Amino acid sequence: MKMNTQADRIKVQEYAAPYDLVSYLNEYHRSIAAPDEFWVEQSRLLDWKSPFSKVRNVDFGTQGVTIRWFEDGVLNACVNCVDRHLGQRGNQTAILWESDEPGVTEKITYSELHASVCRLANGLRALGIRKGDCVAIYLPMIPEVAIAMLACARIGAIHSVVFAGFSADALAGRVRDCGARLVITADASVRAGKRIPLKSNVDEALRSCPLVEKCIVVARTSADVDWDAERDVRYVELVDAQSRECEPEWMNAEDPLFVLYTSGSTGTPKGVLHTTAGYLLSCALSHRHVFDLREDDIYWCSADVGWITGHSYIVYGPLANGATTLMFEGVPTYPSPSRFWEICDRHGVTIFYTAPTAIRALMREGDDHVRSTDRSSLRVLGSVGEPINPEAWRWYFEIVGDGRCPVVDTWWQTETGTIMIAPIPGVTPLKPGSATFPLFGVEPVLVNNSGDEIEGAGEGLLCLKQAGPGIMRTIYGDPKRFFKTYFGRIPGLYFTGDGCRRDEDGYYWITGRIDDVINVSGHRLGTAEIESALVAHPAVAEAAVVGYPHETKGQGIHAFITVKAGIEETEKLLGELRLSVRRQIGPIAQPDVIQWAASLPKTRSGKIMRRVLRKLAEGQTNDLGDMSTLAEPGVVATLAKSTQARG
Ligand code: 6R9
Repeated sequence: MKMNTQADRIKVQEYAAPYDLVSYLNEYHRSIAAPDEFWVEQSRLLDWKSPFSKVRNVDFGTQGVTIRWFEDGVLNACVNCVDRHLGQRGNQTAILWESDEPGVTEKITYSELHASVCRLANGLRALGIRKGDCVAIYLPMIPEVAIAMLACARIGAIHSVVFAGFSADALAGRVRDCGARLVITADASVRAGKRIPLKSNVDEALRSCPLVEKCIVVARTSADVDWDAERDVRYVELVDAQSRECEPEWMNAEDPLFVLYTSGSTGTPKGVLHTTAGYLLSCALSHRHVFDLREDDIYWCSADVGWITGHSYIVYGPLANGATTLMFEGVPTYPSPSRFWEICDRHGVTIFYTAPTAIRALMREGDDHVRSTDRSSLRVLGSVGEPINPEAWRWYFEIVGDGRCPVVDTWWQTETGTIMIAPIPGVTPLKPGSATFPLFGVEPVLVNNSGDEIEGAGEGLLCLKQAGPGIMRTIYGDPKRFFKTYFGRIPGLYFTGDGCRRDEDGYYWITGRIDDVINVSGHRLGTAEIESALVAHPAVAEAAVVGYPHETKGQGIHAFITVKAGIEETEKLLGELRLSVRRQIGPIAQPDVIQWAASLPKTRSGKIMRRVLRKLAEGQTNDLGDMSTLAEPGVVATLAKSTQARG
């Protein structure tokens, strides 16, 4: 292994870097100091129907926020992801699909993608969908999910993809919030050899969604499903009747592209709104640099399209760049923990992007499952979703990448739309566990609790002074909440919700959420959402949920439950509570631990002291910190005792 470790920094010597660090930093500083000039140049990465005259109209103000980019430009995101590649890449694979069943694959060329997208876009128009209408997409990891997103983009409809692992209730809430008029789903999804019904969830959800007129159903399996002849439309029948050409809707740069729901520290999930040009440009630029994209790359991001990572780095980024993007339907451990690496070998994957939770889970299965595969096609490895611990980083680098492939740890959020802090392969010397330096146009700032900026090395709240054109524009239907959540806390800065350390070399180390958001296997969940699902059970008086360190998931979910007077704390009730969360949110939100609490520790003003519960959940029963504001000190002692008893 040729590797030069300068102090704690790793540089893969044999990697042919696209440019050197000094040029990168010069270009970065220019992007911060002269953003208009920089972004005008970058805007050539996209094809415009008519050019913009204004580059940037951005003000992270103390009274209100303006974020508008390229605001008089006109373009279409689907044309940029599909049509413009037809000349040179018509016969190149755009989407390389591997099903749950090993080796069952499908290759969709750019020409075929164009025809499929146009057909569905025409179908949507035939069903009455027009520019500005919202379409909910509740599909598994099959090519139709990308086709559906692009078809919406083509006709100017706003898509709202809902992760297929969410329950009927969670789907209904999202469909109602965005006012979707149409839902696209499948009969079922297939994961680890099992068929999981989807259409029945939609049927249940739509009972409380009066605005939905039509439901398009893809037949993934030959499962029998209930059918509402008035409302339901078979995907194949709809698209077969349509032409392979479809005139795109020309969109203003700031017209909405999609809404994607994500959890916050309070209340219901927020509909994060992204617009057309800035988002797409930022996807294309970041995808190109962070993965050092080259001609003939086979690029694979293992995320689900239901999350922002799937939107930006399975669909929009790679397709805008004319790349081949691999989409995988299954799970990392089926039929064996070698599956990821077998897929890499079968398709000659060159760039692989996954989450620390998957890395840790596979690491636990032992090195043999990796070593038995070749992986020599791999060139770049990426990580996203949560902090990657140095041990997992090293395993990924040394065992999976055989010490040849730079690991790019990418920090960003649903709200930022695209990668904000990450190394460039072969360019940025790596430190295991650090996302290293900001990308073009991104100016991070650390502030202390009083809102003062921290210069040089130090630790604080991670904020952004500049975020480039890909950042969210608002919370759908709730601009006040948007301002309050992201700009109301530290005047003049976008507040990320993450804690972060900057070391003496200027490297950024994300320490995790400092709010009531927990990150379970890379899935973002608000503790408030889980609590409300628990208290919905008639036996529950009160519930408090906190995260605790979990070996593979990153964080696990620990729920403290106070039952109503006269209710018994039984195993049966535990089962019902778990089910209640599965029903209302989905299996990912089911608590790992449920602990009965005679009462919860609260301040005199009635606020639950989560800081104390977090320590208890970690198994710490003494040194619980300052308790001077605790209303009833006895409560904590009782809980600590039951924590000890659990072992
Ligand atoms: C892209 C995505 C965002 C939150 C974010 C942070 C955590 C994501 C990370 C990371 C440390 C990384 N996060 N990437 N923490 N290092 N490389 O995951 O979006 O689902 O909105 O989650 O995830 O806490 O604030 P999203």
